[in-house]
Amino acid sequence: MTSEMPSVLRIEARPVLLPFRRSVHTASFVIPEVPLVLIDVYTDAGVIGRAYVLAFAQWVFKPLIACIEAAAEMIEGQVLAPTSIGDLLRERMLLVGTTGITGIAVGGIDMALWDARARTHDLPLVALLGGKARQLPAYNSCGLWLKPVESLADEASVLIEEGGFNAVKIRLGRASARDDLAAVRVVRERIGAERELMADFNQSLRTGDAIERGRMLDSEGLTWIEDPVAHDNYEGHAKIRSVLNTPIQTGENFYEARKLQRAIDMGALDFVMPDAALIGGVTGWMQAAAIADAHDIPMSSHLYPEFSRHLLAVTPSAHWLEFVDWASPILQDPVQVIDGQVIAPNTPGAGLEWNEESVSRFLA
Ligand code: SMN
Ligand code: MG
Repeated sequence: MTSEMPSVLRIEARPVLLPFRRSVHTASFVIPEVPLVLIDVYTDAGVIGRAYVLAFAQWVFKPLIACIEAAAEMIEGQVLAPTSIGDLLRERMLLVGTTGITGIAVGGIDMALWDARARTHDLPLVALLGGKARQLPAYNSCGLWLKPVESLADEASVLIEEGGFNAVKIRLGRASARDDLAAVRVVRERIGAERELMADFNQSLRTGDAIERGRMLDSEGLTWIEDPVAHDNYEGHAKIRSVLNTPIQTGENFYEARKLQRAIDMGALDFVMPDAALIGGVTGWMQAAAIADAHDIPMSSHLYPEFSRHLLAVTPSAHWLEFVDWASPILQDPVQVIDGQVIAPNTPGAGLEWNEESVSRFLA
Protein backbone atom coordinates (compact mmCIF):
# COMPACT_ATOMS: atom_id res chain seq x y z
CA MET A 1 0.00 0.00 0.00
CA THR A 2 1.32 3.45 -0.81
CA SER A 3 -0.04 6.74 0.43
CA GLU A 4 -0.15 9.86 -1.65
CA MET A 5 2.18 12.62 -0.56
CA PRO A 6 0.91 16.16 -1.24
CA SER A 7 2.69 18.51 -3.63
CA VAL A 8 3.91 22.06 -3.15
CA LEU A 9 1.38 24.59 -4.43
CA ARG A 10 3.03 27.87 -3.53
CA ILE A 11 5.12 29.59 -0.87
CA GLU A 12 4.33 32.81 0.91
CA ALA A 13 7.13 34.85 2.53
CA ARG A 14 6.23 37.75 4.84
CA PRO A 15 8.59 40.14 6.66
CA VAL A 16 7.92 41.11 10.26
CA LEU A 17 9.93 43.43 12.48
CA LEU A 18 9.50 42.63 16.15
CA PRO A 19 10.63 44.45 19.29
CA PHE A 20 13.40 42.91 21.39
CA ARG A 21 13.12 42.84 25.15
CA ARG A 22 16.90 43.36 25.16
CA SER A 23 18.30 44.24 21.76
CA VAL A 24 21.33 42.44 20.37
CA HIS A 25 24.59 44.32 20.87
CA THR A 26 27.76 42.33 20.27
CA ALA A 27 31.37 43.29 19.63
CA SER A 28 30.83 42.88 15.88
CA PHE A 29 27.16 43.64 15.16
CA VAL A 30 24.04 45.26 16.51
CA ILE A 31 20.47 44.13 15.80
CA PRO A 32 18.04 46.77 17.09
CA GLU A 33 14.80 44.93 16.23
CA VAL A 34 14.08 41.33 15.23
CA PRO A 35 13.74 41.03 11.43
CA LEU A 36 12.01 37.73 10.64
CA VAL A 37 10.68 36.31 7.39
CA LEU A 38 7.71 33.99 7.90
CA ILE A 39 7.55 31.15 5.41
CA ASP A 40 4.26 29.36 4.65
CA VAL A 41 4.41 26.41 2.26
CA TYR A 42 0.94 25.68 0.86
CA THR A 43 0.30 22.14 -0.39
CA ASP A 44 -2.43 20.73 -2.62
CA ALA A 45 -3.75 18.70 0.32
CA GLY A 46 -4.54 21.83 2.32
CA VAL A 47 -1.69 21.24 4.77
CA ILE A 48 0.47 24.33 5.37
CA GLY A 49 4.10 24.02 6.51
CA ARG A 50 5.57 26.85 8.56
CA ALA A 51 8.97 28.15 9.52
CA TYR A 52 10.57 31.52 10.09
CA VAL A 53 14.10 32.68 9.38
CA LEU A 54 16.10 35.48 10.98
CA ALA A 55 17.05 38.00 8.28
CA PHE A 56 19.76 39.57 10.55
CA ALA A 57 19.06 43.08 9.17
CA GLN A 58 16.13 44.95 7.64
CA TRP A 59 17.89 45.48 4.31
CA VAL A 60 17.98 41.68 3.90
CA PHE A 61 14.18 41.45 3.72
CA LYS A 62 13.95 42.30 0.03
CA PRO A 63 16.67 40.03 -1.39
CA LEU A 64 15.76 37.18 0.99
CA ILE A 65 12.09 37.26 0.03
CA ALA A 66 13.10 37.47 -3.64
CA CYS A 67 15.28 34.34 -3.16
CA ILE A 68 12.46 32.47 -1.41
CA GLU A 69 10.03 33.42 -4.17
CA ALA A 70 12.48 32.37 -6.90
CA ALA A 71 13.04 29.06 -5.12
CA ALA A 72 9.26 28.63 -4.79
CA GLU A 73 8.90 28.89 -8.56
CA MET A 74 11.56 26.19 -8.99
CA ILE A 75 9.73 23.72 -6.74
CA GLU A 76 6.06 24.36 -7.42
CA GLY A 77 4.34 21.06 -8.23
CA GLN A 78 7.09 18.99 -6.58
CA VAL A 79 6.05 16.28 -4.20
CA LEU A 80 6.58 17.17 -0.52
CA ALA A 81 9.99 15.50 -0.23
CA PRO A 82 12.41 17.90 1.50
CA THR A 83 15.67 16.12 0.69
CA SER A 84 14.78 15.77 -3.01
CA ILE A 85 13.64 19.39 -3.14
CA GLY A 86 16.87 20.43 -1.44
CA ASP A 87 18.88 18.59 -4.10
CA LEU A 88 16.88 20.32 -6.81
CA LEU A 89 17.37 23.78 -5.30
CA ARG A 90 21.11 23.27 -4.78
CA GLU A 91 21.46 22.10 -8.37
CA ARG A 92 19.67 25.20 -9.65
CA MET A 93 21.80 27.41 -7.37
CA LEU A 94 25.11 25.66 -7.98
CA LEU A 95 26.82 28.58 -9.67
CA VAL A 96 25.42 31.37 -7.54
CA GLY A 97 26.08 29.32 -4.38
CA THR A 98 24.03 28.58 -1.28
CA THR A 99 25.77 30.59 1.37
CA GLY A 100 24.45 33.88 2.68
CA ILE A 101 20.98 34.96 1.62
CA THR A 102 20.36 32.07 -0.79
CA GLY A 103 21.44 29.64 1.94
CA ILE A 104 19.00 31.15 4.45
CA ALA A 105 16.24 30.84 1.82
CA VAL A 106 17.03 27.16 1.11
CA GLY A 107 17.31 26.33 4.83
CA GLY A 108 14.07 28.10 5.73
CA ILE A 109 12.17 26.39 2.92
CA ASP A 110 13.56 23.02 4.01
CA MET A 111 12.31 23.65 7.56
CA ALA A 112 8.82 24.59 6.34
CA LEU A 113 8.74 21.52 4.05
CA TRP A 114 9.63 19.20 6.93
CA ASP A 115 6.99 20.90 9.05
CA ALA A 116 4.41 20.29 6.28
CA ARG A 117 5.50 16.68 5.96
CA ALA A 118 5.20 16.08 9.70
CA ARG A 119 1.75 17.69 9.69
CA THR A 120 0.75 15.48 6.75
CA HIS A 121 1.54 12.45 8.91
CA ASP A 122 -0.06 14.10 11.93
CA LEU A 123 3.21 13.69 13.87
CA PRO A 124 5.44 16.04 15.83
CA LEU A 125 8.63 16.69 13.85
CA VAL A 126 10.71 14.73 16.37
CA ALA A 127 8.49 11.67 15.82
CA LEU A 128 8.66 11.98 12.04
CA LEU A 129 12.46 11.95 12.43
CA GLY A 130 12.22 8.67 14.32
CA GLY A 131 12.72 9.98 17.81
CA LYS A 132 10.67 10.97 20.83
CA ALA A 133 10.45 14.24 22.68
CA ARG A 134 12.78 14.60 25.64
CA GLN A 135 13.84 17.26 28.10
CA LEU A 136 16.74 19.30 26.77
CA PRO A 137 18.96 21.53 28.91
CA ALA A 138 18.69 25.13 27.73
CA TYR A 139 20.73 28.23 28.40
CA ASN A 140 19.27 31.71 28.39
CA SER A 141 20.79 33.71 25.55
CA CYS A 142 18.43 36.69 25.78
CA GLY A 143 20.81 39.15 27.42
CA LEU A 144 24.29 39.95 28.81
CA TRP A 145 25.13 41.84 25.63
CA LEU A 146 27.99 44.35 25.59
CA LYS A 147 26.53 46.46 28.36
CA PRO A 148 28.23 48.30 31.22
CA VAL A 149 29.80 45.77 33.58
CA GLU A 150 27.86 47.25 36.55
CA SER A 151 24.53 46.25 35.00
CA LEU A 152 25.40 42.61 34.31
CA ALA A 153 24.95 40.96 37.72
CA ASP A 154 21.31 42.05 38.09
CA GLU A 155 20.57 41.13 34.51
CA ALA A 156 22.07 37.68 35.06
CA SER A 157 19.72 37.18 38.03
CA VAL A 158 16.72 38.13 35.90
CA LEU A 159 17.82 35.81 33.10
CA ILE A 160 18.24 32.87 35.49
CA GLU A 161 14.84 33.49 37.05
CA GLU A 162 13.00 33.73 33.72
CA GLY A 163 12.86 29.97 33.30
CA GLY A 164 14.73 28.43 36.22
CA PHE A 165 17.81 28.38 34.00
CA ASN A 166 21.03 26.70 35.04
CA ALA A 167 23.05 28.41 32.33
CA VAL A 168 23.41 31.79 30.60
CA LYS A 169 25.58 33.19 27.84
CA ILE A 170 27.60 36.40 28.09
CA ARG A 171 28.95 38.36 25.13
CA LEU A 172 32.56 39.48 25.18
CA GLY A 173 34.92 41.52 23.03
CA ARG A 174 35.00 44.84 24.87
CA ALA A 175 37.66 47.38 23.98
CA SER A 176 39.56 46.41 27.11
CA ALA A 177 40.36 42.79 27.93
CA ARG A 178 40.19 43.66 31.64
CA ASP A 179 36.56 44.71 31.22
CA ASP A 180 35.77 41.33 29.66
CA LEU A 181 37.36 39.60 32.64
CA ALA A 182 35.47 41.87 35.06
CA ALA A 183 32.21 41.13 33.20
CA VAL A 184 32.73 37.38 33.46
CA ARG A 185 33.59 37.66 37.15
CA VAL A 186 30.55 39.71 38.18
CA VAL A 187 28.23 37.33 36.35
CA ARG A 188 29.94 34.25 37.80
CA GLU A 189 29.77 35.72 41.26
CA ARG A 190 26.04 36.30 40.88
CA ILE A 191 25.03 32.98 39.29
CA GLY A 192 27.28 30.81 41.45
CA ALA A 193 29.80 28.11 40.63
CA GLU A 194 27.19 25.41 39.93
CA ARG A 195 25.59 27.19 36.99
CA GLU A 196 27.11 27.15 33.54
CA LEU A 197 28.41 30.28 31.84
CA MET A 198 29.03 30.36 28.09
CA ALA A 199 31.00 33.23 26.47
CA ASP A 200 30.66 34.49 22.89
CA PHE A 201 33.21 36.81 21.22
CA ASN A 202 31.11 37.00 18.03
CA GLN A 203 34.17 36.74 15.76
CA SER A 204 35.53 40.06 17.03
CA LEU A 205 39.20 39.22 17.70
CA ARG A 206 42.39 38.40 15.79
CA THR A 207 44.09 35.13 16.66
CA GLY A 208 46.85 36.70 18.81
CA ASP A 209 44.40 38.75 20.88
CA ALA A 210 42.10 35.78 21.21
CA ILE A 211 44.93 33.70 22.67
CA GLU A 212 45.73 36.48 25.13
CA ARG A 213 42.12 36.98 26.22
CA GLY A 214 41.52 33.25 26.22
CA ARG A 215 44.46 32.71 28.61
CA MET A 216 43.08 35.42 30.87
CA LEU A 217 39.70 33.67 30.97
CA ASP A 218 40.96 30.11 30.99
CA SER A 219 40.51 29.54 34.72
CA GLU A 220 37.12 31.25 35.01
CA GLY A 221 35.23 27.98 34.51
CA LEU A 222 33.54 28.97 31.23
CA THR A 223 31.57 26.18 29.54
CA TRP A 224 32.93 27.34 26.21
CA ILE A 225 34.52 30.23 24.34
CA GLU A 226 32.51 30.84 21.16
CA ASP A 227 33.64 32.33 17.85
CA PRO A 228 36.78 34.10 19.13
CA VAL A 229 37.84 34.91 15.52
CA ALA A 230 36.23 35.05 12.06
CA HIS A 231 33.93 32.06 11.62
CA ASP A 232 35.81 30.69 8.61
CA ASN A 233 39.25 31.12 10.18
CA TYR A 234 39.63 27.45 11.09
CA GLU A 235 43.42 27.82 11.39
CA GLY A 236 42.95 30.56 13.96
CA HIS A 237 40.39 28.55 15.92
CA ALA A 238 42.79 25.59 15.91
CA LYS A 239 45.69 27.69 17.20
CA ILE A 240 43.59 29.17 19.98
CA ARG A 241 42.23 25.75 20.88
CA SER A 242 45.72 24.28 21.08
CA VAL A 243 46.74 26.64 23.88
CA LEU A 244 43.53 26.86 25.93
CA ASN A 245 41.83 24.42 28.29
CA THR A 246 38.41 26.01 27.81
CA PRO A 247 36.51 24.26 25.00
CA ILE A 248 36.16 26.15 21.71
CA GLN A 249 32.64 26.41 20.34
CA THR A 250 31.73 27.46 16.79
CA GLY A 251 29.45 26.61 13.87
CA GLU A 252 26.60 29.13 13.87
CA ASN A 253 27.81 30.26 10.43
CA PHE A 254 28.21 26.83 8.85
CA TYR A 255 26.13 26.83 5.67
CA GLU A 256 26.39 23.11 5.08
CA ALA A 257 27.30 20.03 7.11
CA ARG A 258 30.53 19.64 5.11
CA LYS A 259 31.92 22.75 6.83
CA LEU A 260 31.75 20.89 10.11
CA GLN A 261 33.85 18.08 8.65
CA ARG A 262 36.43 20.62 7.43
CA ALA A 263 36.56 22.35 10.80
CA ILE A 264 37.02 19.01 12.56
CA ASP A 265 39.76 18.02 10.10
CA MET A 266 41.59 21.23 10.99
CA GLY A 267 41.19 20.77 14.74
CA ALA A 268 39.19 24.00 14.96
CA LEU A 269 36.61 23.07 17.57
CA ASP A 270 35.62 21.09 20.64
CA PHE A 271 31.89 21.81 20.37
CA VAL A 272 29.61 22.70 17.46
CA MET A 273 26.37 24.73 17.38
CA PRO A 274 24.77 24.71 13.93
CA ASP A 275 22.02 27.17 13.10
CA ALA A 276 19.02 25.18 11.87
CA ALA A 277 18.39 27.56 8.96
CA LEU A 278 21.97 28.19 7.81
CA ILE A 279 23.09 24.57 8.03
CA GLY A 280 20.42 23.68 5.47
CA GLY A 281 17.28 23.21 7.53
CA VAL A 282 16.28 19.90 9.07
CA THR A 283 18.06 18.04 6.25
CA GLY A 284 21.38 19.81 6.84
CA TRP A 285 21.03 19.50 10.61
CA MET A 286 20.66 15.72 10.41
CA GLN A 287 23.78 15.49 8.24
CA ALA A 288 25.74 17.63 10.71
CA ALA A 289 24.43 15.53 13.63
CA ALA A 290 25.83 12.40 12.00
CA ILE A 291 29.25 14.01 11.54
CA ALA A 292 29.28 15.36 15.11
CA ASP A 293 28.31 11.92 16.42
CA ALA A 294 31.01 10.16 14.41
CA HIS A 295 33.63 12.48 15.90
CA ASP A 296 32.13 12.65 19.39
CA ILE A 297 31.60 16.40 19.17
CA PRO A 298 28.91 17.73 21.53
CA MET A 299 26.33 19.59 19.39
CA SER A 300 24.25 22.53 20.58
CA SER A 301 21.73 24.65 18.69
CA HIS A 302 21.94 28.25 17.50
CA LEU A 303 18.68 30.23 17.71
CA TYR A 304 15.46 28.60 16.37
CA PRO A 305 14.45 26.94 19.67
CA GLU A 306 11.09 25.92 18.12
CA PHE A 307 12.79 23.58 15.64
CA SER A 308 15.85 22.84 17.77
CA ARG A 309 13.73 21.22 20.51
CA HIS A 310 12.83 18.54 17.94
CA LEU A 311 16.25 18.32 16.29
CA LEU A 312 18.37 18.04 19.44
CA ALA A 313 16.15 15.16 20.60
CA VAL A 314 17.38 13.12 17.61
CA THR A 315 20.98 14.36 17.80
CA PRO A 316 23.16 11.61 19.34
CA SER A 317 25.68 14.08 20.81
CA ALA A 318 23.07 16.70 21.85
CA HIS A 319 24.51 19.29 24.22
CA TRP A 320 22.73 22.62 24.91
CA LEU A 321 19.67 24.29 23.41
CA GLU A 322 20.15 28.04 22.93
CA PHE A 323 17.00 29.70 24.24
CA VAL A 324 15.90 32.97 22.66
CA ASP A 325 12.34 34.26 22.77
CA TRP A 326 12.62 36.58 19.80
CA ALA A 327 9.77 35.11 17.73
CA SER A 328 7.43 34.84 20.72
CA PRO A 329 5.33 37.96 19.90
CA ILE A 330 4.02 36.37 16.68
CA LEU A 331 3.58 32.80 17.96
CA GLN A 332 0.43 31.28 19.40
CA ASP A 333 2.47 28.94 21.62
CA PRO A 334 5.91 30.34 22.42
CA VAL A 335 8.60 27.93 23.64
CA GLN A 336 8.26 27.22 27.37
CA VAL A 337 11.26 26.78 29.63
CA ILE A 338 10.67 24.96 32.89
CA ASP A 339 13.52 24.32 35.35
CA GLY A 340 15.94 25.29 32.59
CA GLN A 341 14.63 22.60 30.26
CA VAL A 342 12.76 22.60 26.98
CA ILE A 343 10.76 19.75 25.44
CA ALA A 344 9.11 19.44 22.03
CA PRO A 345 5.32 19.72 22.13
CA ASN A 346 3.07 16.83 21.20
CA THR A 347 1.44 18.67 18.29
CA PRO A 348 1.90 18.02 14.57
CA GLY A 349 4.97 19.57 12.91
CA ALA A 350 7.44 21.83 14.67
CA GLY A 351 4.67 23.49 16.69
CA LEU A 352 4.64 26.89 15.02
CA GLU A 353 1.28 28.62 14.60
CA TRP A 354 1.26 32.30 13.74
CA ASN A 355 -0.68 34.70 15.86
CA GLU A 356 -2.09 36.44 12.77
CA GLU A 357 -3.26 39.47 14.71
CA SER A 358 0.32 40.15 15.86
CA VAL A 359 1.71 39.29 12.45
CA SER A 360 -0.43 41.98 10.84
CA ARG A 361 0.62 44.44 13.55
CA PHE A 362 4.36 43.81 12.97
CA LEU A 363 4.31 43.34 9.20
CA ALA A 364 7.22 45.31 7.74
C1 SMN B 1 24.02 35.71 17.75
C2 SMN B 1 24.04 35.38 16.42
C3 SMN B 1 23.12 35.94 15.54
C4 SMN B 1 22.18 36.83 16.01
C5 SMN B 1 22.17 37.15 17.34
C6 SMN B 1 23.10 36.59 18.21
C7 SMN B 1 25.05 35.11 18.70
C8 SMN B 1 24.58 33.86 19.42
O1 SMN B 1 26.23 34.84 18.07
O2 SMN B 1 25.34 32.91 19.43
O3 SMN B 1 23.48 33.88 19.97
MG1 MG C 1 27.26 33.16 18.76
